[in-house]
Amino acid sequence: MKPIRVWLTPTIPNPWKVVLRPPFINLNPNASVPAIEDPNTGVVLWESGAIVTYIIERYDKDLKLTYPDDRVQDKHALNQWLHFQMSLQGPFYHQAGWFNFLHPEKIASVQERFNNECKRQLGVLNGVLEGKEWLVGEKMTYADLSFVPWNDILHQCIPMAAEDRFKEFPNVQAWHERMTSRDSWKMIADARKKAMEEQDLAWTGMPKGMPTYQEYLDKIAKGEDTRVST
Ligand SMILES: N[C@@H](CCC(=O)N[C@@H](CS)C(=O)NCC(=O)O)C(=O)O
Repeated sequence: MKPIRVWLTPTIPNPWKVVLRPPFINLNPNASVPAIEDPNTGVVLWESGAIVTYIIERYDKDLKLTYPDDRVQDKHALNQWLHFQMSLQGPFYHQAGWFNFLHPEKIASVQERFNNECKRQLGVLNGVLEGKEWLVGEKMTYADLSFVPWNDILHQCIPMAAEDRFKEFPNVQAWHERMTSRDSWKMIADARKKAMEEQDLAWTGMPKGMPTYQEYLDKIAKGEDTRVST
């Protein structure tokens, strides 16, 4: 079996669940990452949730991270949580990060709106995880794993110390650590760190030393080298 090719930018969370220039937009007209190209089937896909669903359906033949069709409730509950992650966690954490850290103006009411919504979602997860190890059924599934990359950088979306990020949500913290202590996550975290170091990127996704997002965009628009000499 040939390896699936994934396009990504290393600092950004969504690609780690599974470059805005041609030929990339030939693959993804929305010019976002992740996108995959599977040489085994010729399938090209973007939108991380659709990619996760494809990989599970096509490659998780032993149902290690999902449930069989006859567990109708559980199988659809997994899809429900993936939709929750895709439509709420991803977009709200993303916008919280943007308005707290990258947006040129600080607009308190907007920051508050996104921060509160992220916390509300964490409260929902914390409640559902009370007395349970996993979101659905008796084992870890793709639904649980889909929440890890954004939760891992919650402190880069809402300003706070990394170690305090789940202070109000102990069930979420235990669930998150149950997953991030696994070798598979450690491997991903190492690959991400290495890719960021190689490309000299700061945690914001911009080259280290880039003062503002606008200056970064201006340099890209002018076709200038975006690396900042230190
Ligand atoms: N709903 C999409 C969101 C994709 C998305 O917005 N990706 C952002 C990063 S998280 C992106 O590609 N930004 C442009 C860039 O990183 O160059 C998904 O989950 O795949």
